[in-house]
Amino acid sequence: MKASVFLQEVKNIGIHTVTGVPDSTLKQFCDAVCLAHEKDMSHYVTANEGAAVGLAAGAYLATGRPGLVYLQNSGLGNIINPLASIANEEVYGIPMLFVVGWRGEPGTKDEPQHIYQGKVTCRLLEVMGVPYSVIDAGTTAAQLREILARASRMFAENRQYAVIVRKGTFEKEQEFLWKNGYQLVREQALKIILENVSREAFIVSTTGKISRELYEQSDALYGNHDRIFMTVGGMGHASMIAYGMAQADSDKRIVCIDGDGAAMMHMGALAFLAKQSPRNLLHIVVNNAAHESVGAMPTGYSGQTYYQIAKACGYPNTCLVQTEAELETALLDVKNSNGLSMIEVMTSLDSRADLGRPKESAEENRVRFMRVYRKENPGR
Ligand SMILES: Cc1ncc(C[n+]2csc(CCOP(=O)(O)OP(=O)(O)O)c2C)c(N)n1
Repeated sequence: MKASVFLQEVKNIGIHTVTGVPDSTLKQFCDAVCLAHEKDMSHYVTANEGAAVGLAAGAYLATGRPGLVYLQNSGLGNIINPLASIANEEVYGIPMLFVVGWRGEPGTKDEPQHIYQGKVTCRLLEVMGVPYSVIDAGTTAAQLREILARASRMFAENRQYAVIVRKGTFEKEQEFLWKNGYQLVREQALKIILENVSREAFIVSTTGKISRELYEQSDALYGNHDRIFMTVGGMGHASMIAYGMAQADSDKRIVCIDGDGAAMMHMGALAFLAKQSPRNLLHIVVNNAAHESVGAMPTGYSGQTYYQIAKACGYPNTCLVQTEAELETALLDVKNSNGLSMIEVMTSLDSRADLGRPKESAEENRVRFMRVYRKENPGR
């Protein structure tokens, strides 16, 4: 199916506002939507999927037209509250269409973080009172029209409808291509970080390719990746996991390696961390102004200002770097300073096509990580 055709059909049922957080299953859809934005659709990438529900609700209040919210199924958790407490027909009754990328569909092979979420995706929608249809590459234009007609009937009852999108549904069309203007390659920046943070430190890394690149770079440098907890799911929560560790032992150096999209997804963590001000926590935000791991769609915000936001929140040490040399200096500076620190690293959109994935399960990663930590901290 062509994503541009899907979008046209969606427009035909009166939807003109499209908002969400990107997903690799929806890559072609996201490209089509970015291209359409320049023409006749309003499109917004929000900080998280719940915020997209808010935006779609507001657009409905103003126009009487339902909005479309797109998300990876892991974003269902983020929409549950606004869906149950705002949009549901027992509350304000605000219609909207969800387009949900189905990772971890039972019977398919996928990454560990998607397995359980994939299993409960349909059940979650059922519990939330959202009827749905599943589409795939074999769905015809006539079937799609029928599905959207069903969605329209739900909208007339002030209800929502979901279209669950299987892997491989949308075919390749025109790509939305852009460059962010930065030179430093993320994987190289991660290598420099690994080489320059204390070998004693424990690392909590974020969802997506940052963790995958750290995994490979750590294996290449040290022969293992046991000091890295890769937050493969739960996008946006790495910094709070890092804080949970940092507060348990203030003598232990903890480094959080975040992405800009992930940091923005739950940006309240910055304010919280600043108030706690753990002196043993280094927070690195690798900023490429994009959700690069899932197709490089620009985030809803772009600017070199995570370090300034952190500073305004109260992080004592913050800086911005754009080159390898600046990054090395910044890492040396934080080694010699005491107190919560943020380094914001601007990177390009490059990544390797042959980048691998962790070979062990998420649980194995957790067990090995804890084993190393316990060995070095036997009293804990
Ligand atoms: C709640 C949730 N929504 C969406 C996703 C899909 N997803 C995985 S990685 C990623 C992009 C992360 O972007 P960023 O933190 O900026 O890192 P980058 O990939 O650019 O290095 C997204 C959107 C997800 N895993 N979880």
